[in-house]
Amino acid sequence: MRTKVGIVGAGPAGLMLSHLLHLAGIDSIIIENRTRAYCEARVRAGLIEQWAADMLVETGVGARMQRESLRHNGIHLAFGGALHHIDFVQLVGKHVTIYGQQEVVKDLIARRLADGTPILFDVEDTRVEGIGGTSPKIHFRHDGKPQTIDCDFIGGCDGFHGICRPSMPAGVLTEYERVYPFGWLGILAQAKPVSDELIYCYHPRGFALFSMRSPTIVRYYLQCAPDEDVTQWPAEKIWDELEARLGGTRVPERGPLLETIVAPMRSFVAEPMQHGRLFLAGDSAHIVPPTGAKGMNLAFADTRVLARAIEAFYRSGATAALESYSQTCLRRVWKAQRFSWWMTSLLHLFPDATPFDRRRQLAELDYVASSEAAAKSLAENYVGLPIE
Ligand code: RFL
Ligand code: PHB
Repeated sequence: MRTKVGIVGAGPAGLMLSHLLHLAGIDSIIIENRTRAYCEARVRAGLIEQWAADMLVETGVGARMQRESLRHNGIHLAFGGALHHIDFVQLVGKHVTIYGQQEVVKDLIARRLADGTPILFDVEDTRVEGIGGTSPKIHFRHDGKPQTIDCDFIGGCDGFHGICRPSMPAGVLTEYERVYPFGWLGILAQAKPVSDELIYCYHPRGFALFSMRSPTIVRYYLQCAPDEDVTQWPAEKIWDELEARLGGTRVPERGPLLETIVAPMRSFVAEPMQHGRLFLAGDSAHIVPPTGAKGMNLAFADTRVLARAIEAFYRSGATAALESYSQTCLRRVWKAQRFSWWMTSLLHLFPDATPFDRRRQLAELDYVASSEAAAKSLAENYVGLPIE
């Protein structure tokens, strides 16, 4: 097989990269080690920054999102027994969109296939070769047979546990990491959302987040141990704990649980995001704790920068944008890291927190809720910083 850009991974990063390249007249092939059904059912992110939702619409894959998504003009912070509204529209003139990541993935897969881009699902033993030269290769097995893609560039869009980042030669990468001493227990349930906007709760029992996917499906999270055993959490206990952490500000409607997960929390950045003809995008290069709702949005931002750089190369042979890809992305990535770390530090109960730390957290929450300058800073980051 021969293509211009070989893409490893059919998550938001790989699919969006292929989509943007196609619009620029550049062909690609995507390989994915899971089945299509698995990719389309994986419940993850739910919040899309305004520029990213605009990009989905402007590039022709946003029609269903426009019909089915929810527009949110702000969020609530719950602490000290009261709700405090942060109004993004009033503060920075922008909003965010609630639309499940797996819906974005379904829309992008349908569009890639309709455009004739090959997506090979269920591949095995993926390996990249020759990334230091001008004709790299991707080797893998598909339907039990060995296959090779010859390409000009490789998009390493295979997530945190993928093979692309570890394929960089020893000594190329510097990795920055922080692992948090807690995780999130997440549920998807059939119930009416407790609020028409998200509620981020600071509570002596730990953090809780009240999100949603539709007017009848909720997505709620509880701070838990990083290795929490979900079998210790029967439905009633989950609902009781969610209700407790709302601190009397609201009472959530209860309903059947559709899914329960435990997600660990980490901050991670690998620098640089490129080596030779291999370019990392999305979770393969960086992970944020979900408190800032930035992961999928960062993946989209990387692919926009990368698609433009590859387009410039094929149009005129220009390599400047390719060479500065990592630098361009990382400026924004580190700001999203800072914001995600800040939201996480502000809202969670840290096991080693002293009474001083707890009073300081409460003072900071009070500052955000009562100072327009502080609220504006949260809003500006939450709706998405400008790209490039
Ligand atoms: P993905 O989605 O992990 O996709 C990588 C794909 O690569 C495949 N793959 C391989 N394919 C071929 N060969 C190999 N050797 C391969 N190895 C792996 C994988 O099967 C997979 O299909 O990475 P991508 O595309 O970079 O997208 C990143 C996002 O998925 C991620 O950042 C977000 O889900 C993070 N996230 C959130 N992001 C937001 O923007 N807003 C949110 O509200 C939000 N909430 C969340 C989140 C992530 C969460 N969890 C579960 C980690 C909430 C949670 C609980
Ligand atoms: C979600 O709806 O899954 C979600 C929303 C906001 C976050 C994290 C997750 O900060």
